[in-house]
Amino acid sequence: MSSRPPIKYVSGMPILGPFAENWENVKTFEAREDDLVIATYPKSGTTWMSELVDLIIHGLDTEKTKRDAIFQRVAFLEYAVPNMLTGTEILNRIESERVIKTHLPVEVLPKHFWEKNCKIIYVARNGKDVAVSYYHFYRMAIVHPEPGTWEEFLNSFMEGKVAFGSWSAHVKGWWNARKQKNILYLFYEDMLEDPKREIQKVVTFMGKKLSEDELEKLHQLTSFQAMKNNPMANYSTIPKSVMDHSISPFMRKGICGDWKNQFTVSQNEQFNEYYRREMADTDLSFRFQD
Ligand code: PPS
Repeated sequence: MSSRPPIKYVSGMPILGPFAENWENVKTFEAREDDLVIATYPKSGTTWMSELVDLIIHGLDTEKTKRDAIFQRVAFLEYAVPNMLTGTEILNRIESERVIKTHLPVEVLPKHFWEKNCKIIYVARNGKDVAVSYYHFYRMAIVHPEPGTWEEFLNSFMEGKVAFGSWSAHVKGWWNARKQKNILYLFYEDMLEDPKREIQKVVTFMGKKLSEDELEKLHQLTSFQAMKNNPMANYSTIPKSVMDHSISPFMRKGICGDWKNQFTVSQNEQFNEYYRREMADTDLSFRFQD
């Protein structure tokens, strides 16, 4: 069996072991006023939003978005695995307008981002589909600890003992911050339901304008199928020592409601109970397709 790195704790948050090694550089990261941040709990639509934003910045020019893989074009702030540049190293080398991916909970985001009043797009996804997607990701992205059985993983997820901690605390924390800060809070389920409506919100938030034809083009370029077939968007170019797509593809299903194929009746009841408890103190709610 492969030996996988354990979870470590930084600033009270569970994080992937190798990521913890670069934590000091993340904490002190120097943000710039024109940085645009894409913040998410893992498996909530980060890559989808990253591709959208990079296309918008580059005027929908696919020659330009082919320049590199999505994880280089929109670098992951906390990223740190052996033999690859860290997220902070990549970001410090970029001179132009930067788009930055992060999975950090709102209270852990480096303070410079608030001081510079950077624009932040937050994408939230319902916890059941996130748990399923995260389980398959833990299996294939071998920088994670062994996920154990699905049952074990789901329990760890509901206890917040997975990388980046509690899903409910994450989505609520960013939800509560959204009114005071420069944050556009979107939902994965809304993006699936009416992609162009949600893309328009992103375009407006970025201070850009697109014609109806351009919106349509953007929608086509960022459809699940288009991104799944695009080597610069589907993570197929990342070393196998980081992600093994033969275990599970990164672009897996891209739907709402896949949890129904994974949860038992009893697991669903447990999750519903967890959800009721965790969401009792918020007006934030999710659509699960049930
Ligand atoms: S990560 O590793 O946290 O950055 O992953 P993230 O990109 O946030 O989430 C991966 C899930 O998003 C799905 N995905 C999409 N769905 C619909 N449309 C598009 N274009 C799209 N691109 C990625 C991807 O398939 C993962 O979800 P699951 O449920 O596993 O399929």
